[in-house]
Parts: sequence; structure tokens; C-alpha cells
Amino acid sequence: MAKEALSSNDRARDSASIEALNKAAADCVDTCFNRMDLQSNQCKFGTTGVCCRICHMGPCKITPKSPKGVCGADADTIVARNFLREVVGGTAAHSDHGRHLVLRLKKVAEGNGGGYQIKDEAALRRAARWYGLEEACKIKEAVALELADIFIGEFTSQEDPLKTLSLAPIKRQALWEQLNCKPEGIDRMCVEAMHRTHMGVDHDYKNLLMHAFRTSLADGWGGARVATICSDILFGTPSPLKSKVNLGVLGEKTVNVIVHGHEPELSEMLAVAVKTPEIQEYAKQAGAEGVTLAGICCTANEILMRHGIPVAGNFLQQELAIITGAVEMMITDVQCVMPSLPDVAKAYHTEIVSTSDMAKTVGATHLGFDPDDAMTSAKNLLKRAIDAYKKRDPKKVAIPKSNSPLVAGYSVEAIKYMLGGKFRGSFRPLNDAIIQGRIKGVVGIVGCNNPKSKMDEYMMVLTKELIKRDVLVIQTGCAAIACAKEGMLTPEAALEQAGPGLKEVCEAVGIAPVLHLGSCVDNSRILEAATEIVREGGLGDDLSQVPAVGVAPEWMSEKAIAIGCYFVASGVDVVLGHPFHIAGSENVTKFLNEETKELFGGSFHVAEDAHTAVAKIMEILNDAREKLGINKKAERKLLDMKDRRELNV
Ligand code: SF4
Ligand code: MSK
Repeated sequence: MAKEALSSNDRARDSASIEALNKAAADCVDTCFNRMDLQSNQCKFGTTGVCCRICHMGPCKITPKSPKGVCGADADTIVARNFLREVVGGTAAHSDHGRHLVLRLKKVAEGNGGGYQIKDEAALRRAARWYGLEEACKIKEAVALELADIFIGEFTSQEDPLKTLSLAPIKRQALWEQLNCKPEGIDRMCVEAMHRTHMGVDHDYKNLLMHAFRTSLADGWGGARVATICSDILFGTPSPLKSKVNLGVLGEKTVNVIVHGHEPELSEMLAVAVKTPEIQEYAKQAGAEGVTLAGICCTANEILMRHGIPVAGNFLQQELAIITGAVEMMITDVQCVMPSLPDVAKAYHTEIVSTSDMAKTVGATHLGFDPDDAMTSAKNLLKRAIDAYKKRDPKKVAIPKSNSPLVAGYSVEAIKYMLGGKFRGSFRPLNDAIIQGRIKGVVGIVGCNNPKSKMDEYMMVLTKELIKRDVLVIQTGCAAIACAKEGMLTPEAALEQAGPGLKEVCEAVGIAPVLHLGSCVDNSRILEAATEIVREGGLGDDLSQVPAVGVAPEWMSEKAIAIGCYFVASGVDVVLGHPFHIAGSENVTKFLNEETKELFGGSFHVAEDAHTAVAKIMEILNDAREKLGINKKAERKLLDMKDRRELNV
């Protein structure tokens, strides 16, 4: 029997989403929220991971009466195989995104970029040096070509481990070597995982799970890291900028175009095309005041970080944006795009346009995006959206007012610059603040939202409680958008709620207590930041020693599982807001939640509410501080400008 339907106030935290949910009910439009009610008795075998449909002697499910599948696989094997396949899904998604950018970089280097160019030469040369390339006397295209070839090798390498692993601290690399956990080529890791999980191959749950960690490292220290590096080279390394967020960014009198998905190639071009006089003029001729381009999910984060394009919402708001009745076109590419969108759009005038040949949806218009003539594709899409403006029915339009200001764009380079200036950029002030105890540690809050719990609630409560306890919070993906909706990504609002130590440091060095680092592939920036902390010195010589924790409070995607695994394999403890589908195997659960601590220095923890998570996180941070011998009261007060003036020197 389905559960009793929740009210809109129980489903969402922000007023814009609540208004849109009420409108959905009034307009008789289905959303993921009421579909969740209909799915409330979710399959227990799936939830605990003990359903196997890998071969056609099955499907088999494990019960006390049938403890083994037809082939003899037990719960440990079945749960571990299913888990590994999820990690492959996440790794493949991030890495394929990375591959598209690598191929684009190569084309740009060869002079066939189709309107794309090397926007950030400093990022290119920096990356080349990371990989040991001699770049000083070469033109940027030559450097880009060599780098692109190295990146292609990261996908195709058969026997050599990934070169990108060398960006990790030396001690961590040695541990991976010792554990036989260094991934070879990204593609090979995914293929091998599918082979191992085929009927009758790898049945040892620990062996399967170790390959899950190895595959995930091919994501975090492979595909995702490469994606971020290429994006910075092609589109620019982000630096702090202002924008706004929530459904209220949509315009009453403008043509509204939403980009949704993950890959930045098309959205970057749309961000440029929308500002051209040709498009603005075309919109005016159609009777609109202009075009509002806004984003959903991580495409939003990509163009927010580099152009300040406003964010309409995060994952659970994709249907709600259409329900405002004011969206002319939603342009989708890959990942996190609900197949329900064309059904929702039927109630309004919105056209759903899919642009990737590998991601079509029945009911959507498919207009393949041609990256070799990207500006033409972008302008054609915008003109098509403008043409639809006249179909907007004012009686169906209700745009919630709520939109909040935010600051985004904290790449690691930008953080360094903010901490130390252009010539002395370094993490030293941050390390010192952690050593002195003014900042207790760093917590990355990442991942999606999920209609299984009230939208954004866990992420918001957790963020507020952590900064109150002097913890610096860094965020990516839909978690960052969630906090932005409540103003927590403005330094002023966050500083008001920060604890005294964090507040003092943030004011002294001019950094905000909650930092937006980018999209979900940009979780690689969190690893990069943690590595900078290790390199700066004073907080151990490995990632596992840094007082740092990763949290995925409301996660839903396989990408989140891969991210969690590469954090743990990098030595960082990860707190989940709800568990993996592994409860059917005590051995698998124990391995992931306990034994990995011994192996990697980090493990998974489950905390089903924000307050339990806060307690667990503070325990982990304090434990790390204790081991470093820095868990004592701060002795020195940082001098702010007022103090310095009073010194009169
Ligand atoms: Fe059943 Fe084994 Fe086939 Fe899985 S692989 S479906 S457990 S027979
Ligand atoms: S979009 S993976 S819902 S963070 Fe990257 Fe958001 Fe999660 Fe998708």
C-alpha cells in the first residue's frame, strides 16, 4: 500500500520549490515526489543488494531459505558484484565526460576546434608541467597536443598505471602500489570490472571490492580529474564571481532557456551566444525583453563557475522549473536528466531538446549538437526557443519570487590566490589556521538530492552546524546549489553563522566559510585541495592524516558511489546520509564500513540525520587532530587589519 502523500512543505525546504510543488498538484502534473509515494514499498532484495540477474539461470534472490543462487553464489558475492557494477557506472559517466573534453582539446590543438580555443594558457602550461612535459619553448597548440595524447593514454593504457596518479601525495601512491590498487587505463578498469562480474568469474567479495576501489581511482585520479583539467584549459579556470540561484531567476518577460546535464561544451557556447546582439535582437522582435539562460544540475555549475550564469535549481527542481510554465526550452545532454521531462512539459509549452546522440528521451525533440560548428548550433537552439515564446500561456505561468545571491568559482588556484595573493599564493594560511585550531578541519559536502528525504534539509542543517563548529565547508554539485538557495554561499550570511575561529580566519584572509568548488566531476578539485594541504606541510604527509571528511548527505547516483570510493581509497572518511544497497551481506558491509580504515586510512560511515553526522564528523576530525598532536587550544590570535593598525608599526 502506498504511503500517505506528504505535503509540499514536508517534501522541500525552500519556498520556491514548495510553491512549484503546489502548482504541480493544481495543474495535475506528476513529479518524482509523488512517483516516490507510489514506489514507497521498494524491493527489499534490491535495497539489500541480494538480487542477482547476471545470468539467465536467474534472477536469483538470497533469503534464509535460499542462501545461494542457482550457480552457488552467496550473498557476499552477489552484493559485492552489484556494488562493483555501480562503481563502474559512476566511473564510466565521469570518465566519458572527460573523454569528450580530451578529444575536443586534441581537435583544438590540431586547429580543428570548431570555435573552441585554449582559453587559459596558464592552466595548460601548469597541467603540462604536472605531467612532466617540457613546455617552456613550445607554442600552446603543441603543448596541448602532447597533453591531449597523454590524456588519451589514460583511457587506453593496458599495462601502465594512470599517469594522473602521480598528482597524489607520494605516500598515497606507495600505498596504492602496495595494495595492488593502482588502476591501469580507465577503459580497461571498466571492462575488467564487467568481466569480473560476469557469471562464473570473480566470486571473492574482497577481491571484487578492491577492484571497485581501483576502478573508482580511475575516476577521481583519472577521468574526473582529466575532465576538470581540460575544462579549465578550454573554458578558463574559475575564479570567484557573483550570481543568483533558484526558480526566481527565470524571467516573467524574457525567453527562458534552461540547460541541464553535465558536459560544458554546448552550455559554454550558449553562454556566449545568448549575449550576442543577434540573439538579443531576435528576442526583442518576438516581443520579449531578452533571453534568460539558466542552469539545472551540474551544467548549471559549469557555466555558473565561469560566466556567472544563474542557477534555476538542483536535481529535484528539474521538473519544477518546467512547472513554472515560463520555460520555453530545456536543453539536455547527459546524466541526471529525468525521462519524465517530456511528460511534464506536455502540460505547458516547454520543448525538451536532447542534444547528445547517446542520450535520447522519447517525447523529447532530438537536435544533435555539432561541436565542430558549435556557435551555429547554439544560436539555432536559442532562436527556436525564442520562436516558442509566443506559445507561452500567461494563465499557466507562476514563477516563484525566491532567488538568492551567491558567490561561486573557487578553483584551487582561486583559493590559493585568495589565501596568498598572485605571487605568494599558497595554502599556508589555511594550514596554519588548522594547526592553531581556529579551523577544526575541512569537510566536503557533495552529491545530489533525493525524494526519499526532504529536499536539501540534511545538507543545509549539516552545513550550518559545521561552520558553527569552526569547520571550513567546501561543496560541489547539487549540494552546493542547495546551500546557495539559503544564502549560505554568500560570505556575509555564512560569516554571521560561522564559529569565532573560522570567522576570524575567513575575515583575515578574505575567504568565505562555505566554498563552491564546482560540478560533480570537480570533486577532483577537493582531492587537489587536500593534496595542496599535504604539500604545504604541518598536517602529515598523506591525505589520511589531514583533518578532513567527505559527506554525501542526500546522494542518489552511481557517480556518488564512485566518488565515495575514490575518497575512501584516497584515505578520506566518507559519511553517507543513507546506506549503499549492501545490507544483505555482513561481510561486504564490514569491509566497506570498517576494514577499509585499516587498508586505506578512511572508510564509509552512515548517519541518517544531520545531527548524527555532525557528531561523527567532529569525532573523525578530533581524532585526526589528536594523531597530529594539534588538538590543543589555539595559542595565537591571527591579527586582523584593526589589530595591525593598533600595533602602530
Ligand atoms: Fe543466479 Fe548465479 Fe545467475 Fe546470479 S549468476 S542470476 S546468482 S545463477
Ligand atoms: S548533477 S550526480 S544529481 S550532484 Fe552532477 Fe546533482 Fe548528483 Fe547529478
